[in-house]
Amino acid sequence: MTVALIDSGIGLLPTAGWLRWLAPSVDLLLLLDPDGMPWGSKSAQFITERLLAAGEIAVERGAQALVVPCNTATVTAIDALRESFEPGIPVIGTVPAIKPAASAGAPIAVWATVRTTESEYQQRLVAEHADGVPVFPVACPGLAEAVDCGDRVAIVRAVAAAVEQTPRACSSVVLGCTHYPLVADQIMLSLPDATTLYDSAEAVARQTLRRLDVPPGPSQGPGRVNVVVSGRAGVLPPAAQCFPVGRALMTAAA
Ligand code: DGN
Repeated sequence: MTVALIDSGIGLLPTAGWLRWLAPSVDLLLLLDPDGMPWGSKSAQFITERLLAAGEIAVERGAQALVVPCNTATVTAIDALRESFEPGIPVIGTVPAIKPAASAGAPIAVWATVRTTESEYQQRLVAEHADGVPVFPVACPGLAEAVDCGDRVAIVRAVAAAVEQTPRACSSVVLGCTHYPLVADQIMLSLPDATTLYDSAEAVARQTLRRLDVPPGPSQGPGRVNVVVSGRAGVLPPAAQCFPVGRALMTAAA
């Protein structure tokens, strides 16, 4: 059984980690798009093309489910991916964890990319799941990219900017971009002590296993982890030629 995870970069790792923890024997295929990074500031058409191209490669490689551990891509293009691959291949998206955060009853800040913050999808989530709890969207331009590059100075700067826009009454902070949990320590250090962080990685991993009828729990493992990355850095190839280097890298990747 192979599950593919598609993101612009290392934001897919927390969800991959949960899948590994819950179902160690499942093979994981990680598709990253450094050429297209950052998706958070790209057009809907661009993100849709990258996602569809990655989906095709994943299915060619035997993936039985397509997981999009990226809020930006989900709120922008999950319908296109579903139209192309479901019902044969289940498609599982990721959206900001507004519903679980709302159950705590405290005002919520939702940190996310500019595209997610401005999306109608997020507005719908708030309308349907905030349950009257005040929600403050906080766009964090540059934070996902800084995490992807491991640029510590830029991470500290982007986190500080987000903290400044976060009302002090918000003791719940939703990490609505999958890159942010990777710097949760830095984020916690910058927010008041009583803050609780919420992200979607565990819920997405569990939903994936439900769709595949794989019960979480100990099993024989470990499964394989293969990685596909997009090609020539700095060049944006047409969608049909996406991930050219990735195809070659498949055999070499861990
Ligand atoms: N990790 C993506 C998300 O959850 O929105 C954003 C990645 C990006 O390209 N900015």
